[in-house]
Amino acid sequence: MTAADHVDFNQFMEGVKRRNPGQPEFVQAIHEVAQDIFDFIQDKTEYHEYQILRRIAEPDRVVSFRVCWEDDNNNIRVQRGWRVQNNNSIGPYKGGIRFHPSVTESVLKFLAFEQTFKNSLTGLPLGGGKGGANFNPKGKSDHEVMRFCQSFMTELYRHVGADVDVPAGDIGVGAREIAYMFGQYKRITNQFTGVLTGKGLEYGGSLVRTEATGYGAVYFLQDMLRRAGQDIEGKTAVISGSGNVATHAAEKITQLGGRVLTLSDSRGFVHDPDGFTQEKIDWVKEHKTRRRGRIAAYAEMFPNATYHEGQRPWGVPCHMAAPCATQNELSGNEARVLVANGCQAVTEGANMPTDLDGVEVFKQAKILFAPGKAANAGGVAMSGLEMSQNSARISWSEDDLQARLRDLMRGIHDRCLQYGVTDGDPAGGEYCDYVKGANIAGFKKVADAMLAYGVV
Ligand code: NDP
Ligand code: 2IT
Repeated sequence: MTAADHVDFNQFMEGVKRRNPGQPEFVQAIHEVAQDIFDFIQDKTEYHEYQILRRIAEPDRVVSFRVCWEDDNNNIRVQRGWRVQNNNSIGPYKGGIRFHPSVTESVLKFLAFEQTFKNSLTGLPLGGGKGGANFNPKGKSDHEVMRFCQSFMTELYRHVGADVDVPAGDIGVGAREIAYMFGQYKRITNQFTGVLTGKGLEYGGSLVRTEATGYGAVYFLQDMLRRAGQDIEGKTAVISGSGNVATHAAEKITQLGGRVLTLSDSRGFVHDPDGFTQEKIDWVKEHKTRRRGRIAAYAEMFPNATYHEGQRPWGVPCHMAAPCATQNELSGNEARVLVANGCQAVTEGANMPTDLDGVEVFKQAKILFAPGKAANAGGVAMSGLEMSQNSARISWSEDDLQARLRDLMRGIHDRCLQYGVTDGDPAGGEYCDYVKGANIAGFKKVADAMLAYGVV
């Protein structure tokens, strides 16, 4: 059989849609990757014969389970939890846990699929997985969240392990939730192992993990701009979200001399024409994370700022944009507005925040565009280093870890260049399609491991 005898991209996508009815996010994530992979493997018969892409696009397993818990008024509540173990060809399954009412099997399958490519791109031995529940932590007391996390782990513990599957945080899951889940795992198994990352420093956590995703996304932005002979200093940035990734991206841009104009949450965005100073970012962190407040309060606290209810920030003119909230939060039309307003570079702190139309707009405009699987990989890379420290029972210093994060992001940028610059020397001034570079570089390592294993 020759490569020409195999299904083409359109037939492949028809099959994906047929096998995954009602799962639009999962289909979208595969669509974004598959075109680049089909081009790459066009003359590589082995990848076709061994059905490598077809196999990566079929999770190793999806575990779905009931999570019962009791609220503060003694009502019995029932949620659905999942762990999607997508692929462990190059290391144990690894990826976050999301608690949000919008969580579905489709969302977690898309995230686990993306994670497989992202983790490969880090250069570390990490497979891809993702989990979560349709639980809404907003408005819940600490004790309600604790009871939910304990119940969630009471089922999850049998599917995870330091060498099996190592979850971490994501939307709605931060230090508090990781602590409750780690405590329950330890209680059930009587083992103190690195089964979760993002832990507190007192019980096996790593310095720099909290900041790593946001900082890493800005380092990637810096590397793209540098390659184009530019810098972050003096440039304005529009950021969405006001959680872990958004606030740390804002912090790093500010440290590097950029001016951040917006942050947002699911209800609206705040525009501060003076820019977010470190003091203001600290206020947002305290307000959103510890007091679990709304971003709208920022405009009452800092009177030069304005609040825009029900709107996203992409209409504010800027040099750089960083979507750091959630999937499909930047549409094709919004991408067109950004480009028309002179935006030169986009770094995706969130997973798949730009929809397929938006990605196409950025590619056509040939602006610098870093897809999430490359740009936000600093978080999981630092999780990988937390796993190494746990295995060796040591803790590295902050300076050491900050330097390692910087190097890891540079390595990911280089891997994207390797496959993203189509003509000529990657070190030259040519346009880099970072989406293509990330897709192919991420795919190749996993695919070659799968080829080595044969049919498993
Ligand atoms: P947080 O829970 O800390 O913050 C999420 C932010 O996004 C909040 O401001 C939230 O607003 C907003 N948001 C959530 N859902 C929606 C929605 N449906 N519409 C609009 N806004 C929304 O999460 P993180 O900062 O950790 O995660 C943000 C993104 O980054 C996600 O895509 C995640 O997958 C990705 N990511 C996270 C990593 C990590 O290490 N934490 C690593 C790599 C990627 P509100 O307060 O109103 O809910
Ligand atoms: O999307 C992601 O990469 C994360 N939520 C972090 C995963 C991890 O295991 O640190």
